[in-house]
Amino acid sequence: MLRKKLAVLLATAMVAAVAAGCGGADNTSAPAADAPATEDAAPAEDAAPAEDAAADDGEAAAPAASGDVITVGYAQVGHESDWRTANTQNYQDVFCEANGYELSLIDCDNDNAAQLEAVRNFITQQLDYIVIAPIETAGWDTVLQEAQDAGIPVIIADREIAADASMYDAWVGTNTKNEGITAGNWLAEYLDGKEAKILVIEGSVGASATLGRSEGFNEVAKEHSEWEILDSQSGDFTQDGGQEVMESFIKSYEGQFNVVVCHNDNEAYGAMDAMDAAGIKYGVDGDVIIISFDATHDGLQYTLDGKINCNVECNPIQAAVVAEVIQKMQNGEDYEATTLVNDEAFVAPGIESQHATTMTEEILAGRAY
Ligand code: GZL
Ligand code: ZN
Repeated sequence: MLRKKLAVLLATAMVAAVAAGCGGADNTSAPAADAPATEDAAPAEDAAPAEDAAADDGEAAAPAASGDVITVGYAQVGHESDWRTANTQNYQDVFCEANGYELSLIDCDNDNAAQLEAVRNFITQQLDYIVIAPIETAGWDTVLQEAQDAGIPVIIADREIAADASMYDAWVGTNTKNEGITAGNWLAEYLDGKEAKILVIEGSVGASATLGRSEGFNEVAKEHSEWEILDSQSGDFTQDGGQEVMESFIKSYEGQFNVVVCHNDNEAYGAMDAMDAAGIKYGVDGDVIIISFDATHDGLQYTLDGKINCNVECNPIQAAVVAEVIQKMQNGEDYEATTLVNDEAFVAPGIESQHATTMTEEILAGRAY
């Protein structure tokens, strides 16, 4: 019987990640900011655990010898964003052979049916643990019941699901509603009573990150009668999606808006491309304020460059926290049912804020992703 502790643990995942990495893979590199959104090949099943240096030098006892390799299935959202790439790399770094794991990471390509199928395959394979980053919040009860009937613990990671907490064993992620509130509070401080005509490029429809950021930002917007949200559309967390939505917004609202809220950095890159093409100036020296989420490496580079005014972090480095929960489950120890991974916010140089840290080269150099 798994022994759940109902305490909420706040994890500074950056530290935990350093402790548990297998070394080798460098998960701090990010694609060049102007790199086109890469549409990878069809989702590949990555059953083979990542190659690992430590195992080569005999440092870690070959798990096969001790026979206690822990098999983990990770039903990953997809490969839609730099955030997702960093999250996938982090899981491959932590759940590697030298740490005693065999990871089956399935990239579900933002496809709900594929994600349910991936989880059902994990059940059929009778893996030791199942981790799910749910594409959508809805539709999980049946398959979670099947996992419970099979006696396989399930950890929900990154995003949230609309299912009773008794249907899964632990949750590790971020508070995206707070991220939305932080963005709103920063905008109110920055505008200081001036009016805002706001366009929102939302994340994937039905994703808890989209729902949370919208809920939090709208809660603050409600307090400001001088603000108006002109329109909001989903850019599906991709650069292409951000560009397409921004192009349609420009057709409808050119000259009427002064704030664009992008639910992640890749959408912001697309929005900037569209505004560049239309000759619209944005950022600290422009006519349009850009707020973004994720604070990935390139998103923070744009923030440092003053192109993005405010970037609210959502930390993808979560695998070590999930591994800690699994180790406690494995050892029959108490573990946290809910672990929130810490986030913060960053603003462009020249902006002082009580809600965010002003970006510097040093901050960018010190980032893990
Ligand atoms: C947030 C995560 C979101 C990121 C996007 O927790 O689920 O999904 O904000 C990613 O970049 O696509
Ligand atoms: Zn106000």
